[in-house]
Amino acid sequence: PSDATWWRSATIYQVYPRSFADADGDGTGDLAGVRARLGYLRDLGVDAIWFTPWYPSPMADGGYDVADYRAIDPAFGTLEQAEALIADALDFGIRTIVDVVPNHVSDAHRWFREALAAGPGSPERERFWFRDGVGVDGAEPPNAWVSNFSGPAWSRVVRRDGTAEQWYLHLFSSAQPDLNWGHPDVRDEYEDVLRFWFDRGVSGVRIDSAALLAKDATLPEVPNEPGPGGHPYVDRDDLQEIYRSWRAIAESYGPDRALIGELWLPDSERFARYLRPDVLHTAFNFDYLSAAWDADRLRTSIDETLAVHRTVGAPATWVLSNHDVTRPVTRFGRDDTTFAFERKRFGIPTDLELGRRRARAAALLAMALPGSYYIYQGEELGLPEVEDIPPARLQDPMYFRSGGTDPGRDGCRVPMPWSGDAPPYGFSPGPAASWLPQPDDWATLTAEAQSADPTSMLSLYRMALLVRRTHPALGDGPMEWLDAGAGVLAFTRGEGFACVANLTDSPIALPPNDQVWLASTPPEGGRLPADAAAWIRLPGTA
Ligand code: TEU
Repeated sequence: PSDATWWRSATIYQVYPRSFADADGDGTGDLAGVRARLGYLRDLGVDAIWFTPWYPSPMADGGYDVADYRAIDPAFGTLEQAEALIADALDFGIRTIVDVVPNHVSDAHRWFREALAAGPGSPERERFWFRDGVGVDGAEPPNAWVSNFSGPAWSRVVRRDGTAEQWYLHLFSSAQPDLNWGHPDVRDEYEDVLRFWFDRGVSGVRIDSAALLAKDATLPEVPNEPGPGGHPYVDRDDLQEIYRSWRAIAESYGPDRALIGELWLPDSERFARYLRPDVLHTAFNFDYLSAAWDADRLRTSIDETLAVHRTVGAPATWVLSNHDVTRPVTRFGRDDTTFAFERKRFGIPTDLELGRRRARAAALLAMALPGSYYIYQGEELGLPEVEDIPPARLQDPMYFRSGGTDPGRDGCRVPMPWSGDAPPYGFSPGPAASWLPQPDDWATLTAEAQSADPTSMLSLYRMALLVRRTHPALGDGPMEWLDAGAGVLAFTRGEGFACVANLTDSPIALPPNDQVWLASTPPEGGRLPADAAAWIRLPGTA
């Protein structure tokens, strides 16, 4: 693709700033830490960094509770540092994507504080969803909607003198009041925020919870009508117009500014509506992420994904992990086949060795497919989910709101191990403990240890991304399935390239060894072991 349509085939690396690298020693990652690791990201071979929210925030939901869109959280740095980082990254050939959270703001946001102060019936409250309760003294919430983090989606305002008054809607934690997208101030504000960051040179915006913003103002119980489009707060038609105006803003900066939607929509035709040429550029494909290690399931997912994207001319995306789901090495080490969407659970038996083999293979498979690829920090190191964080150290509201029955998402947000034999593994110069504790058995998983080992996960990712960047057939473009038998996924990309994945439980024959470019587990005697994938140079080509 041309540089202007880089997003059609990019590899995008998700940085969770709190856990990436800490330069100032307070135990929390920061922008100076990212800046110091730009060389690592260049050597890994990524095209862009997506920063999960870096704005001022009480961190009730790891920064997805934004208090101010036009600044940087002091724990991470300053706006000047962010501007310098955007420019420095570009010098390394790396673009920047910011995260915008339009469904809600923090309860510390100026608008929400003004709404509380102004009281019931005020114009300030119209930017949110304030309603009187029902029942005696309004003691019951306005309806029975449930928060994504479990528990009611409504919280009651309690005044300083202890009297309770209206309720407000929050589809996530009570510290994240939902905005009213029917209000013109809300639309204007976010359009201005987009311009603010595009003016600072960012190449894209990741749109959080993108299917949820528009609500049926009558707030009916769920669901109000059967079928797609009728849900009171998911995938409502108003969203198309909102994103069309965002698209126009992005286009006014040029075709290289991409809008990336986070849309958890199981219906692929509804999903595709957001990817029409005048709406979003791309959206995360969570179906592949939710697919278990099963050849038929993966092939169906790949075919449906590509077919639906073809109808609108948008490039597909491939995602194995992010800051919300169980780490792939752990997921793939389980029998559990519904691992990704399902809330996390404690105590599922896991075979990490098996998980690691499959995660390596799943990555090679995905990186060979047409479209863009997302890496969540630590995926390239094969970090497992950390499942034994002491409860007193857990931070995720999902854990608290579930009354401790859901372990939450902290286990995939543990700070990165860079070097050394013991915590903090180069994450932080100390003396403060890292905000989440790191396991004491990660010495072999550090970036330093893996750089020196050609068989490591990091080396596999580096080699694969190098081939992906330089081979003309990879990235966006056509693919063709080869008939390789039950349990085997094999396809070509252009003339010279094939990918084979073995999901059976025994080795399969491969073309002669010298044609294997890369393998997730080394072939033995010309055969590709079970739970492995390989990239193959086809005969007669360079
Ligand atoms: O997640 C959106 C979302 O729908 C989540 O509830 C998701 O289903 C869940 O985390 C999966 O375990 C986005 C962000 O990615 C997430 O980190 C935020 O907590 C959420 O929005 C609220 O902003």
